[in-house]
Amino acid sequence: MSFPRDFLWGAATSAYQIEGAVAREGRGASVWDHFCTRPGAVHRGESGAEACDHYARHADDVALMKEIGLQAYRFSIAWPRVLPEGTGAVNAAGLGFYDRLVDELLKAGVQPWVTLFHWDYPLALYRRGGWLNADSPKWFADYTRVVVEKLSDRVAHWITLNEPQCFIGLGHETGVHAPGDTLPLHQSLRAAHHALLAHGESIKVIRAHAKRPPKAGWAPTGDIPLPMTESAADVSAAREMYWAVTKPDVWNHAWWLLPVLEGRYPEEGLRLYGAAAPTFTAEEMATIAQPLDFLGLNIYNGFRCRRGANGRPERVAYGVGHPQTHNGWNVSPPALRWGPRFAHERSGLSIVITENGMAGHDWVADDGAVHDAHRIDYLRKYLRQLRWAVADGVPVQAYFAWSLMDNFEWAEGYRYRFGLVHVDYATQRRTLKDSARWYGEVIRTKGAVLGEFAGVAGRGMKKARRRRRAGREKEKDEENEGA
Ligand code: IFM
Repeated sequence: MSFPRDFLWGAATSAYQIEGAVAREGRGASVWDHFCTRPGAVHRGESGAEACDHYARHADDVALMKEIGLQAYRFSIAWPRVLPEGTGAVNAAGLGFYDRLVDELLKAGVQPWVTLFHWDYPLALYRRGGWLNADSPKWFADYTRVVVEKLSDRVAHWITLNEPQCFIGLGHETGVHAPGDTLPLHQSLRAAHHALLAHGESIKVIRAHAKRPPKAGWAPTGDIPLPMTESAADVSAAREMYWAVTKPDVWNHAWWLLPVLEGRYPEEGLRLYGAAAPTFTAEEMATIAQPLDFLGLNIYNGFRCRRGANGRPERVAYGVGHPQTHNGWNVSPPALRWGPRFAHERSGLSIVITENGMAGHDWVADDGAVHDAHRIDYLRKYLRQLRWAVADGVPVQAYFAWSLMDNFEWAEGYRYRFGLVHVDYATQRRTLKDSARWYGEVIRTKGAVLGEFAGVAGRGMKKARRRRRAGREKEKDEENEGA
């Protein structure tokens, strides 16, 4: 069981989380610049104003990608860097930055994957109603066109929206992310409808204006129901939960995926949301359901479930002491098996894991290295499960680790480190973590080391082989145990 020959290995970032330079060369303000000034909104009052200073250091960062051996890099474009007012005049310097970045990547042999929107919405457009404004899909389409016309002679892979559940759910429903609104459900769903339309309009623009044949998708997210056993009853229970809409909020898969994949909102959601559901036309639903080349999935977490005694799917809590990442997320590797499988079997689309990774308690050790053994273990376990999805018959094309480097983790500021590369924010010094070198080995061997690699790069192979022998049975158990 192995990954397809042409499988692509990459890492991902987003503009506001790494670029800094928020006031340089004509960039306009985003809702995140504004939100970060709100007292108590972000941990310790931090912001992305400097972040990883990637705007100035992008060439060095591309060199790090090359050193790791990345084949692809997924980054996002800051909409207000390109269009400071969100629409209208283009900021040539801002667009020029991405132009240079793409050239650097190609020179280094790293394939660029562009995300058009990763949450840094132009403040000027927010002041005109933001996602609630019926013009917002057109604004996004116009912005898409500017970027596509500039970069599509070299960029083939496009992702429209990153995690719509989050920028609507956290940004407009619970208010813990920018712009910090707590809208009633009917308004959140209206904003969500416009975001879905924006996705569809953007795909149309990509197809109409790309200079080379584009590959376009998007990148929703969500927790994955994990069947407790391989029994048909538990697997179907998990599948039902994956597609269910059970709460009056936007935290589910179906409300986002079914319009895009099938041109319809889920019946269950329409019933549950009732009068809060948006009005829509058949034409709008057709716009949303543009054909995609791949389905991006950002997957971190799963919860266990089974077919209950009453015949209904039920959650099964993790046991006391279940492993958690630094930010308290349950380590749940089978999410990378079942998430792609449930999404593919209904959509028929190829899957790209557009994000996966963990926050670790990482620091530079006495010897100058960052020994993030937990991240290696996490990635190895998740990637084995992804390989299992491939063995199950799911066409998985690519995997992007989140993240290339430690960065601004939104409302959590800088306290959680997701990077393969450690960033010392005081000096901007980068240090490749052990996981970066290990991931390089995964890439170099096309995943062959996943079942066998027993430690960080540089360990003696004999020792590794001894460990492997001893650990082989244990590994099998782990893979089967469901978490
Ligand atoms: O840092 C975020 C990213 O911006 C979106 N997906 C989840 C990551 C970790 O929280």
